Amino acid sequence: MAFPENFLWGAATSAYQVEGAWDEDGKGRSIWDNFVRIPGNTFEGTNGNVAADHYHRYKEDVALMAEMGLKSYRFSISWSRLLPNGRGEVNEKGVEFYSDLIDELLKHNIVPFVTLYHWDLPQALQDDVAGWESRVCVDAFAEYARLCFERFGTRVNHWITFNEPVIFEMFGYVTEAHPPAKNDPHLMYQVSHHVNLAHAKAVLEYRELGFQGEIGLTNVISPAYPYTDSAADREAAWWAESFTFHWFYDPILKGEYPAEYLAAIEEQFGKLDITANDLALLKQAKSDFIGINYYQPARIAAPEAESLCAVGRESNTGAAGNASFCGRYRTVLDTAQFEYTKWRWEICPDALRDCMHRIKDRYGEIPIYITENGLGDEDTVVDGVIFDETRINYISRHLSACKQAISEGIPLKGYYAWSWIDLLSWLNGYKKRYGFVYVVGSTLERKKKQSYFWYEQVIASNGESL
Ligand code: BGP
Repeated sequence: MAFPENFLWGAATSAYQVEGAWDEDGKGRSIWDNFVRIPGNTFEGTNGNVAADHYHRYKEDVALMAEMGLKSYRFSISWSRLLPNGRGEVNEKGVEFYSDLIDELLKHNIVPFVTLYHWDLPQALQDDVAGWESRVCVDAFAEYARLCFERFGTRVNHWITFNEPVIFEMFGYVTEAHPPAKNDPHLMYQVSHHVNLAHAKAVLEYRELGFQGEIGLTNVISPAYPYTDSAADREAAWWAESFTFHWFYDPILKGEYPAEYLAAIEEQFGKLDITANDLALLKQAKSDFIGINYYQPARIAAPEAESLCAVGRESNTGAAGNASFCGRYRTVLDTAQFEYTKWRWEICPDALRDCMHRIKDRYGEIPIYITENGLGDEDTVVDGVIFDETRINYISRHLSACKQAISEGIPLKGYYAWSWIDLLSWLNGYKKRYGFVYVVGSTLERKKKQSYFWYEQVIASNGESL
C-alpha cells in the first residue's frame, strides 16, 4: 500500500477567498463583491476586500509552500480581474498578476493547478445578461477560458473549469445563500445545463488550441447513505444520490443526463431547454480527469414534505448550522451516532474512499484528484504556537482512506488539502479556519501551524508517515 511516485501533494485556495485587492489594478466587480455588502448575508458582514492579501503577498506565500515541499498549488483565477466586464477588453494588470504567480510557482517546482471559475462571476455579466440564466454567459465563459489558455497554457498543464456547480447552483438558485440569491428550482436546473455547456465549450477550446495538458471539472460529493434500512429511507437516498451526484457528474463524464431524474424534474417543474445540439456538445467534450471535493457524507431519510428540490441553508452565524435539506429526501444529523466537526460537518474518512469507488463503478477508469478536503476550526494559539491536532487528525485519516483506495485500484493522482492558508470561509468569515498557515487578523502576518510541519513530513515521506 503506497502512494505513487509522482503523486501531487497539494493544497488549495480560491481567488475571492484569498486574494483581497478586490478593486485594485483595474479589477471589475464580481457577484461576491456585491453580495457580501448586503447586510445579513455573511457572518458579521465579513468580506474578501483584503482576505489573506495574497495578491500582494504571493511571493511570501509561495516561499512558504516551497519550504514545506508542497508539490502542487491549486488556485483560481478571478474572471473579473482579467475581464472587468466579463468579456471584451482585457485588463493586462490582472493577466500580469497570474502570470507572475505561475512563474513564481514554477521557479520553485510547484505545479500550478488552475480553476477557472470558483463562483466569482463578473457582476457585469449578472447585470447585462442575468449571468448563468443566459446562454450568452456560456459564450462569455468560453471567451474567458480561451484567454486563460492563450496566456498561461504553455506553463499550466492542469485546468479545472468549474468548482462545485452543485453548491453555487443550489445555493444561488434555491436556498438563496449565495448570489444571485433566488429561489426558483426550474431556473436552477436550467442554469445547471448552461454551466455544463460552458464546461464543454471550454474543453473544446482547450483542445482546439492544441495543448497537451489535462482539463476536467471539480464537484463536491457527499455520498448518500440511507439513515435506516427502511424502504422509504433507501428511496430517499436514491433521490439524494440522483440529485447531488448523478445530475451533476453524468453530463460531464457520460455526456448525458440521468434519464429517470430528468423526467421527474420536468414533470414537477416543467420542461428544460436542452437541445439535440447541446447534447451533442456534451458528448464531444471528454474530461481528462474528475476533481472531487469531499468533506462529509449525507445521512438520508425520507422527507417530511414533498418537493424535488432541497431547501434549508448553511449557517452564516459563525457557529454550527442546522442545514437540514428536505425534498424527496432530508439529511439527518445524529450526534449520538456519528462524529462531527465544530461546524457539525460529519467526519467519515471511509465515505471518501467509498465515493471514489462510486465514481469508478459508474464512470470507469477516469483519473481522480481530491481537489479539496479539510477541516474548518478555530485554532488554539498558546505562546505563539498554533495547535491544530484536530486538523492533523482529520487529514491524516482521510489520507489513509486515499491510500487504501489506491491499493484497491482507484486511479488517484493527487490530493489537495483545503486550504493552503487561512482564508475567507464564504459564509463564516475568518472565524472558521482551514489553513496550514495561520493568518493573524490584525497584521496578516503568516505563521506555521502544527499541521504545516506535519504535512511537510507527509510529503517528504511520500505519505509513509501519516
Ligand atoms: C467548498 C468550497 C471552498 C471552501 C470549502 C469550505 O465548498 O469549494 O471554497 O469554502 O467548501 O467551506 P466553508 O468555507 O463554507 O466552510
